[in-house]
Amino acid sequence: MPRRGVSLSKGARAGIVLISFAAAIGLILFGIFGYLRSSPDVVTATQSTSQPNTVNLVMQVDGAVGVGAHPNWVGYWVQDANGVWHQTTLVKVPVNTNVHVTVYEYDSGGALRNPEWAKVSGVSGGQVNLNGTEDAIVNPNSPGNGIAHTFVIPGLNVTVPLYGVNGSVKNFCQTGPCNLSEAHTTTSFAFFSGSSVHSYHWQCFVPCGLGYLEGNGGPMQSLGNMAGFFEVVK
Ligand SMILES: [Cu+2]
Repeated sequence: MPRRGVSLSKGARAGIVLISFAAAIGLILFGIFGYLRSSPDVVTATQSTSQPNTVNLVMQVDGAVGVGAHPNWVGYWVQDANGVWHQTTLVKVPVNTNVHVTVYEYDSGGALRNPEWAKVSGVSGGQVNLNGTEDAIVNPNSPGNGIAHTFVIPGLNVTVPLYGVNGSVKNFCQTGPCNLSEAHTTTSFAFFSGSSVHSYHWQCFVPCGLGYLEGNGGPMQSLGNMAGFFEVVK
């Protein structure tokens, strides 16, 4: 009669142990590299249906993004062509194109350390539209509000101060993604993407990394928060 059950040779057992060990190591490495690879989504600006040579980009700035490894950090969400919000600062735009940007700003603001940052530059017509009014300088000393963040692409000379909301209003957005029923300011402007295929670094120049050295650590230096890239592509 044949023996029931399985009896493995020493070699086979050692083999199984080795394979299990290798599989475990593989899983751990996969996890580590997956974490290192993970980077915010890239959102492609949406082709305008009404204006030639123009793309539209809709973004929001939240005092707390609400997701990811640091849900309490300040940062951006960007809307894709289907209206879906992505927590990111990585944007793709075509060359030689007008980029029409709308920013919904939900964070509170304050006085600027350098008044230069209140000045608008590098945008079509030299002005931004803030809550329906054309402005060349956004007043940082307005009581209760002030400037929350600045949208700056140094390589394209674009600077746009983003006016804050009053932090003590009832419908202040506590955590992102925020929606339009919550207190916000709306800033819209357009800039030209230029003729070069290039990856332009952009960032905020209001030291808003609260609790970090000079306010410039944490979210200030993190992709998806206060720093990102505009990829200008063919
Ligand atoms: Cu900021």
